[in-house]
Amino acid sequence: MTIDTSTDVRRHGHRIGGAEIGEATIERRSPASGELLAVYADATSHDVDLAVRTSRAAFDSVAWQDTAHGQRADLLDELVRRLEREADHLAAIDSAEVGKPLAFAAGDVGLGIAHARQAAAIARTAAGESFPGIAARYTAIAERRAVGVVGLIVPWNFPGLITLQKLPYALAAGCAVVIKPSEFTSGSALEIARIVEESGFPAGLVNVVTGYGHTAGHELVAHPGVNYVSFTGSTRTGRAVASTAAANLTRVGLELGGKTANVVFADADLAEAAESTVFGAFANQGESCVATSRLIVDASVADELVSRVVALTRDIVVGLPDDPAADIGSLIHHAHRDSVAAAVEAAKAAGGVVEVGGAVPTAAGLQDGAFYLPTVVSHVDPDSALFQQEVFGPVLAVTTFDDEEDAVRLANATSYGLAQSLWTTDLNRALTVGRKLEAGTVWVNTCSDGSPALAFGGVKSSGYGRDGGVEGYLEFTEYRTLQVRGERRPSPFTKPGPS
Ligand code: TXE
Repeated sequence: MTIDTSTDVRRHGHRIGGAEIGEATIERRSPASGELLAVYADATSHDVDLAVRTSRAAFDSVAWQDTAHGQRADLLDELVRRLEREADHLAAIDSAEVGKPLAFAAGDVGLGIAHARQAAAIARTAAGESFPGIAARYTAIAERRAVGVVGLIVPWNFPGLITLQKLPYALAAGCAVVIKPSEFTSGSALEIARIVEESGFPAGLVNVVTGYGHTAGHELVAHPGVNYVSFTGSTRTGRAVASTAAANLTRVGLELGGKTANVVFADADLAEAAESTVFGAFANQGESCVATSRLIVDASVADELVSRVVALTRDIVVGLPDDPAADIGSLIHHAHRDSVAAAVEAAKAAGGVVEVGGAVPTAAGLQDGAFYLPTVVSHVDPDSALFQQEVFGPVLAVTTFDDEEDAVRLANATSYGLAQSLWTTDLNRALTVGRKLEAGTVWVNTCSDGSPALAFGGVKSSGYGRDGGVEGYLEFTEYRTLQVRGERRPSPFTKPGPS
């Protein structure tokens, strides 16, 4: 392979023990223009082993084991300050590598920093339980201990955000970390690890190995020195991760794909529902696990809602990541763009009607990128692939329902269960239908929403375990009890008689 040697291309080894090691050989080119952006190292099993052993040594060190919760919170506060200072830099890296608009990447990084702030608050207030009255002189303390060395496997759609949706909570819990970012978007994780060190966390507590999933990622999950793996990615890879981890009985958290429905009832505010549907479906080019990729609408208002959605979709500006007018950017690579286009063709063949989009944009300047127009397909058969499978691109599938029962059945009719959304002005319906929708997150009159305080994750094929909030912090801990008996416990084995 020939590597471009121009000077503004970033080159990075793995970050292990506070230093960069390894030769950079994996090129990352802009998916929007083809320009070479960065070259990253390709981890071998030796590199992964070194990273895990470095994390283990940092975890076991007396200095880290003796860190009080308040100290960890102070370190996280300093991390927040330094991330804020470098937020533009992190956003620029993610925007270029993912192909998404810069302003959108800045929003992602901002949300990631809010997670770090949330983790600091959790570290500062972490408490256990006590059971003083188990017996007259028998007391127990239940506490949460750091699970140990954790592997964080991060995908390419929100690289900085998903790193920060996991890492600060792991540090709050007292874990040591090895991060394996996506081979397409490794830059922000390497920078975040450097900023963690500069914030005062010990060098070697957070290490990053870059490289491919089936090699570096697999080695990390299979390593017996890893106590917990937090994975975000596809359902298919999530299954492989769970199966590899099972050999060592390593605990895993899996945040996998989704096929979120926006269920719109006739009494909903249709203007708001249309706006939210379009944002939810097409933000981040539709490359989002919570993208509202299905619109399930009451047949009596379907024409009106679809015409509003189509009009708003026509206004979306597809552009280069550094174009301030762009609403959405390029898909992650050309092969992925081709799979999105193929999904639309298959939907047409299955009877779907393309209302808008359904093609590669022809605008000047976009010819070298993996762009695809935001696309609305109506009359989608609920049994078809477009309704059932994650496309992970800017494609919205529209289906109608006749009554409430039908709406719930359709919304729950896929294997996924990450998020669902419903639109109604009837509070009773919001509660009853909301409770019937199968998902880790159910939105009413909103979508693609949330807060770092609210743990996020799925059910069914969308995985298990949670990121963020107190539940996300608890993922990185293990429950244990310390039981103290203050008087002799007579043993049933002891025979009566002289002692
Ligand atoms: O994901 P993978 P890919 C979905 C989306 C997308 C599809 C494919 O539908 O089109 O997945 O994307 C690492 N052991 N999502 O192929 O393979 C890999 O290097 C350990 C949904 O990029 O899941 C990367 O760091 N690790 C999703 C991470 O796993 C392995 C976000 C994710 O890659 C591995 C992204 C292995 N055997 C894609 N194989 C979401 N839930 O948001 C790969 N990896």
